[in-house]
Amino acid sequence: MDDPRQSAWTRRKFVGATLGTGIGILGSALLGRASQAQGDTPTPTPTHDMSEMTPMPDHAGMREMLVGAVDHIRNGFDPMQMLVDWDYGTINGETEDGRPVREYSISAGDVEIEIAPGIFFPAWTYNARVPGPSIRCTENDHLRINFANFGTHPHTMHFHGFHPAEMDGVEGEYRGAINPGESFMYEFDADPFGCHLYHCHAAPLKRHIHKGMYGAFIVDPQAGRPAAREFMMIMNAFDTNFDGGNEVYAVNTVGHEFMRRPIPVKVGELVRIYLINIVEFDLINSFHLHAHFFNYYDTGTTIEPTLRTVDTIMQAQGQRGILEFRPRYPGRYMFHAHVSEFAELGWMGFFNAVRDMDYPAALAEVGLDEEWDFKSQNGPALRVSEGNS
Ligand SMILES: [Cu+2]
Repeated sequence: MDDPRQSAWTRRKFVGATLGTGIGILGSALLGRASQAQGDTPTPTPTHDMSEMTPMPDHAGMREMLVGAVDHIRNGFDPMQMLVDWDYGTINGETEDGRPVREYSISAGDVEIEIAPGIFFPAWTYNARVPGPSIRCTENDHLRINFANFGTHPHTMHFHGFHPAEMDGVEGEYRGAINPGESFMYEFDADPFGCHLYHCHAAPLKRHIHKGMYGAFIVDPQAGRPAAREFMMIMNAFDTNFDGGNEVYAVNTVGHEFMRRPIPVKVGELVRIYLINIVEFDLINSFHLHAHFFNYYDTGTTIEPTLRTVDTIMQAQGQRGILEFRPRYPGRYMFHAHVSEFAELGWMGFFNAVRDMDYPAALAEVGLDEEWDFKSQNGPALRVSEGNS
């Protein structure tokens, strides 16, 4: 076991070099400079050595956040798009008793990703992204997950949910690890409905998980849920110097992305978040929303909330749930881990609640369009058209 003091010191050194200290005065002044920060900051030389991190420029009001912007195009994924890009697979016939057969293609690989401006991480991925695709379906659908390993290490896909032991995706059991160059089809029924996840279950487990091998597995109830604007958020973190502690925390991988680009929502509408905690090495993560209270559905396996009118929930690794709230007043509202260290190291963002007439501008401000708006409001409806394509 690492000496916790040394681990804390290492992480503090990283904070000092890149983020400054304290989140208390983050606010409108900082956001006003967000667009400026995106354009004019040179990208530091990629490095995994924290001691070589480029110190942050001491611009007034910018001391508390990572400077610059991650290149989402080079990464091949955008945390903002990951909020809404559900993977319904393709429908390939039906079972003898008339249920749709949904097929998904997932491949493992080794990809270097940028997790904060200028900070690169040698990830192991599902479909070249972290988190992997947000697999979504309806309860009782019959699922076939065609998994191929193009990486350099053995991997598996272990789904949470009911399924036979042969489909559990654990190294050393039944089919076990899928070696580089091999493939395997996981096949089971989607059951129960809820906010689940999948992840690699090869050894050492903590390494395979923290390298990026996880994703959301959302099973909708047959009767559906009330219409809402829906987002998928995976709370994750990265041990960039492999000392058994994390240096960068985030929702959907990129630290402070939603500080730079507040998530547009409308005043009065129902907002639903599928929230999953996969953070390795830390015992507890949490989600706190400013100026609002939300209902919470633990594991998402119930139609009625399991907690009502709360503003903070906690999740251990692998726990997940569904949050629902309605923005009450226009404005920017923070959401973040109520673990200050995680927030300082990247796990902090904003919702931008606006009135209907202001929504197109709120989208444009963060580089989004009507398609994103549509996907965020029509997740469950997309399963038919996408699936039959
Ligand atoms: Cu793995």
